[in-house]
Amino acid sequence: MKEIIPRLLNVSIVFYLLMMGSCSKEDVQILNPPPNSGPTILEQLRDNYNQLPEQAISISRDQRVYAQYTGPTERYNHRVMGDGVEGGALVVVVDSIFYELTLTDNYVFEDIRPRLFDVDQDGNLEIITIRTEVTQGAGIVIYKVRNNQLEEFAFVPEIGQSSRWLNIVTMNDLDDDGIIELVWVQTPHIGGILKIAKIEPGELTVIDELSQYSNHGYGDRNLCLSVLTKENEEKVFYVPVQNRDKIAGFKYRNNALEIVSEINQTVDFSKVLSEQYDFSNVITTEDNCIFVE
Ligand SMILES: [Ca+2]
Ligand SMILES: [Ca+2]
Repeated sequence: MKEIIPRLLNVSIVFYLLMMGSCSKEDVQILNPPPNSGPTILEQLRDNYNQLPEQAISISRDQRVYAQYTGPTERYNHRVMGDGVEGGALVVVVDSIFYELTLTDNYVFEDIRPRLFDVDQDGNLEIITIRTEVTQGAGIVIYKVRNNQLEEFAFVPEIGQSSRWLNIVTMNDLDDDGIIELVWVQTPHIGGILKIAKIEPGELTVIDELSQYSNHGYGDRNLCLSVLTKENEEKVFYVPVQNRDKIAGFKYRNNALEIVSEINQTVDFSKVLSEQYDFSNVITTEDNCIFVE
């Protein structure tokens, strides 16, 4: 009987018998851990990198893509999100492969965490960041994993003046022409200008803009003051007006922004906009509502 037992059991169980001298059903399960044991991607991002104070990590719905800012730095003293600590580097993980990019000293990521969206509709998520040049203010840079590294795919040039910031509103094919649009508010604290561009490789060209809108309160860590919905088969996005007493709804069609509704409601800029009004048919994409208490 002693010679038969090892042939009936797998190697792990034999090892366990040698180590422990006994075997039960529950004990055998301990000996067969899941194949992906060891540090998870999240644990590696938290433990092996110097995180920003917010410790915010973006994760795709299918959990194939992760992104976070690292390399906290105080070399740009703007404090648009409360503290003077911004990102000096970016880490992206795709299918367990880590990609790292460190900015030169004249840049910071003036942001909380990168956004994930398939902006060129090739089936792979791109990484959308707010990147600031210390003398030129904020711009938007979209990175793509290509040739085994993070490459710049498209960008919105910096505003042109230090201590000038912008915040992203939405990314989607707003006019259903097959090309993804990018919408943002430039200088949301001082007469915010709502801008829209089609996302194509290289420098993005502003197609239309409207002023006196805002999607950020100075010093807040709430970047989620916009909502995208689908109404009667058309995309409508909502942004508060500059003085915060209304929410404006916009469509984008025929290469122009069009105000389609105004909701008379005061907006609390410390709270996510979708929780402040009963919007219908909200479109949620990857986890791009960026809010930290
Ligand atoms: Ca893509
Ligand atoms: Ca489009």
